Amino acid sequence: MSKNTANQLSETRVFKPAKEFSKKARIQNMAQYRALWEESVKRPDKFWAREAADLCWNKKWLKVLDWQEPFAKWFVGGRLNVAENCLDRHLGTARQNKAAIIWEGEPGERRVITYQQLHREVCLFANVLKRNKIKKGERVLIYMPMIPEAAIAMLACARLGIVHSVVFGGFSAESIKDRVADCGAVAVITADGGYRRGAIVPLKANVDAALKDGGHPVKRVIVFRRAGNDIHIEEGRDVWWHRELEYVDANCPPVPLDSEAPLFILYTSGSTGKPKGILHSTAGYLLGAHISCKYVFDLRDDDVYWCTADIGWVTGHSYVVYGPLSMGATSLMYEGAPNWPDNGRFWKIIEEFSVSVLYTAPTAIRAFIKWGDEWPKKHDLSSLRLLGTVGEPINPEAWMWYHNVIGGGRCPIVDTWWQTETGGHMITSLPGATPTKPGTATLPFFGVDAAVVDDNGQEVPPNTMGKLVIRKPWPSMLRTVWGDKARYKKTYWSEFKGMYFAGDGARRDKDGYFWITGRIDDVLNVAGHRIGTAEVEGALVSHPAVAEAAVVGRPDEIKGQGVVCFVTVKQGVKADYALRDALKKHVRTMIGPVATPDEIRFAEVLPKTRSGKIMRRLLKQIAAGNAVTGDTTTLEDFSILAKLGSAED
Ligand code: 7RM
Repeated sequence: MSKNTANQLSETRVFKPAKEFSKKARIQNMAQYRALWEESVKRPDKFWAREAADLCWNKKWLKVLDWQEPFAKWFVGGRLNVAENCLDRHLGTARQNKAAIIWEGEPGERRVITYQQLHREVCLFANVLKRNKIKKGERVLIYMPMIPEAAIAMLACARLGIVHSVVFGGFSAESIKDRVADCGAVAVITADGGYRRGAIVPLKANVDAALKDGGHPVKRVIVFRRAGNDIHIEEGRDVWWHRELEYVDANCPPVPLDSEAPLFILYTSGSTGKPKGILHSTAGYLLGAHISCKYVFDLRDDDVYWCTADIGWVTGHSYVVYGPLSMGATSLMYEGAPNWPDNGRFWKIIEEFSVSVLYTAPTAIRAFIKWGDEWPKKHDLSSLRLLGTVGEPINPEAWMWYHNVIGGGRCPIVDTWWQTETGGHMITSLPGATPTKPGTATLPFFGVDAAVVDDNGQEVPPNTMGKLVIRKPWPSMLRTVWGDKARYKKTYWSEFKGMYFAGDGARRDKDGYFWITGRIDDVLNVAGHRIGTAEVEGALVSHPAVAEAAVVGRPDEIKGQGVVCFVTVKQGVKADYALRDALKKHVRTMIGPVATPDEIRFAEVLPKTRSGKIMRRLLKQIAAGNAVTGDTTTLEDFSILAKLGSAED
């Protein structure tokens, strides 16, 4: 049992929302939550029709849900535009001159962009997309730093029905190349570079490397000048963002789109070596992002809301851009690292902008704990009213620290479980209603019929581990895996009949609270980033020195999990320090810095069953520095266990 699981089972602390908080909240008590939740799953048509009226529609839908398992259509026959919902409808209201985005660059520059200004910027850039003949339904890759133009590019695509696929700036040229090929992108929107810990990330150079071999459909690369670093401009293919603006005006009506029109593709790791292009659609996705901002963050017009996620992850899509802007909220964006120029950067930002809602990841919280209380203590954090976490299970120690040191003991914490695939929050507390316990995401959100089941799909009794499933479709669910319906069906809807299988293990306690213990497939969660072991293995075996590789996670105090690689080399190759470094570098080149191995262990052979399957269970125990226990009778060659023992030194 891991330390975290042991802590969870003995956790008895309960934190009730403060009365003053509940009084002002949209959902004020558990009775209200239960009544609405019951309605949302028993009479979904009624519930969702009422919530969908929060959005602005060009044409009302005819039917709330058309469910041909596992394919869902929500708000059938309706028409709307996501950018119109995030921008246009706030114009002519009190929000017109309100900050939509407050931005701070890593070097320290600041920009405040009002709804009126953001609307104008999005219209201008949408006209740039038109000018470059990029059409509705076509795919565009966005590979940008955390700057307002990243959101502007997303919203400009949404305004025209162009499908964006944002690639995290920490992914490599190879990753861009794979994604361009998979979704058939016709253009890439990027920047010369972005700042990270004082250095410049050469984004444009990575795009050049990704496109250099040709044989792809990219005909245009639009480059925003951010860092001023020298870049190559490929004549006939590359254009500068600021130059393009000289040719366009700000008149660009939003295109009314079908409810089910694809909005974006976001690639995420699964248990094979090839990332899946998760496809989200227009109406259902937006509604999911919107109502979670409404009920979970309970966003108000006077909030300064900060989600620290990068827009390269789904959290950045739903909770930096689409959700908060559809609510007319103020969304803060920060470009850089939390420890630049020193460990107090986040707390300085919160103090200086009076941030009221903070949404961040357990891995960041654990790093803050390690850096010491003196950093947050130097700053006035009294503007905070609500805290949130996402990305992995939060260990009770980190939860308590977040609650006491950051929240001053007064802010509710919403621990939100969800996935790239789910589009928005699925299991989470509601800040004015749910009594929280450190380490649990608590109860299902509206419309979510979650359960923990055994291998036969039967719900398990309280305090029994099982697999987390969702038993009904929900509006912001993924629609398919881009270009691969069979994979969509197989991955998510075939483990159990009629249920969405999340890939996570969980148990429910006596109060029905969900305690999520993490992935049960071959996906690692490294600092909140999803990384497939098969992807890392694929990268390793593509190196000429490597014969075989097996990658497992090991517990890591800060990152949650670390990447440990067991590698056998080809005959005649010397397994030495230089090769270790070369392999780490190779993985960075193939996938990106996020997947950098923490440890590479050379082995003579890998432990396998007689049928040739690598016994990862054993490797996990070894990687964690534990004795090998459990059933080893299927192991083909016992002597190799001893040989796998030595760690990287
Ligand atoms: C939003 C996001 C999804 C995986 C998911 C879980 C883990 C996320 C929590 C969590 C426990 C949480 N999308 N996860 N949130 N586990 N408690 N509150 O992270 O697609 O990148 O990852 O992350 O394993 O399956 S994701």
